[in-house]
Amino acid sequence: MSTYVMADLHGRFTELQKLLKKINFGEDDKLIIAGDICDRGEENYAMLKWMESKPANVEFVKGNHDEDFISNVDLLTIIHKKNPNFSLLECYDDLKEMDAYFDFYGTMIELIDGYSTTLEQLSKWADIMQDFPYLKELNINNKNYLIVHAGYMDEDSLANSPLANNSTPSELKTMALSKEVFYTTARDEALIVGGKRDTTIIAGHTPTISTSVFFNLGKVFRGERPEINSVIYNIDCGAGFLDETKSANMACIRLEDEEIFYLR
Ligand SMILES: [Mn+2]
Repeated sequence: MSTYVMADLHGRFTELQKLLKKINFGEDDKLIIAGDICDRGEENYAMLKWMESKPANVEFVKGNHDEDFISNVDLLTIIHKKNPNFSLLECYDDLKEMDAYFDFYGTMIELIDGYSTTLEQLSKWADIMQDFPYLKELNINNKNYLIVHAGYMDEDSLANSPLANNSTPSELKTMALSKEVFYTTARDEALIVGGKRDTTIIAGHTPTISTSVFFNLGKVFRGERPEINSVIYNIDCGAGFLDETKSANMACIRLEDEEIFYLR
């Protein structure tokens, strides 16, 4: 029995299935997906149907794109309540006119226009995502692991961190004050000031193909904060960009031996 972690699938359903086949993912194994199952890729419908089917041995952790999905559905629900005679497409058009960030990646329109998805179905998916935890902690072979979408920082450290002081830009300050925001959106700070004592963090969110402290040419990044005996793996190798960037990849880590597997 093995425990695998993946992150940032971003609507790449076919590639997810390929990678699961490659690792011989079986009934006795467990897979944890560390957030962001939708957006960017083109198979969001298949991904969401798969999530809804509650696949055996698969657990999910909440990412910022999962939260975006929930808030997009919330907005659609509000507009639909106000205008019960509107079709879902008309509600969508209304929102899109009001807010440039509504459905920024085109996932909602793909689902509504391409798959005739109903508001009831969208709400069902959003409800399932709402119940995703922000963190998952495991102990494997006497080693502590923490699975989170973007990064982890203890609440005490958050309050006392350089992020919370007065010279910090307001965006980072908000992040420092809300642990959920840190868990889902931290970038370089996940490595620089994040971590957990005596724990290995498995996270994603910042693709290792983009300019950041995690840059590693599309390979999994491993970093350390020796002062707290914490390790962080960033396993987001840019699956969202598979068709535009050669170095982009989809990765999977097996916790029992920390071996890493790639789609390509
Ligand atoms: Mn993300």
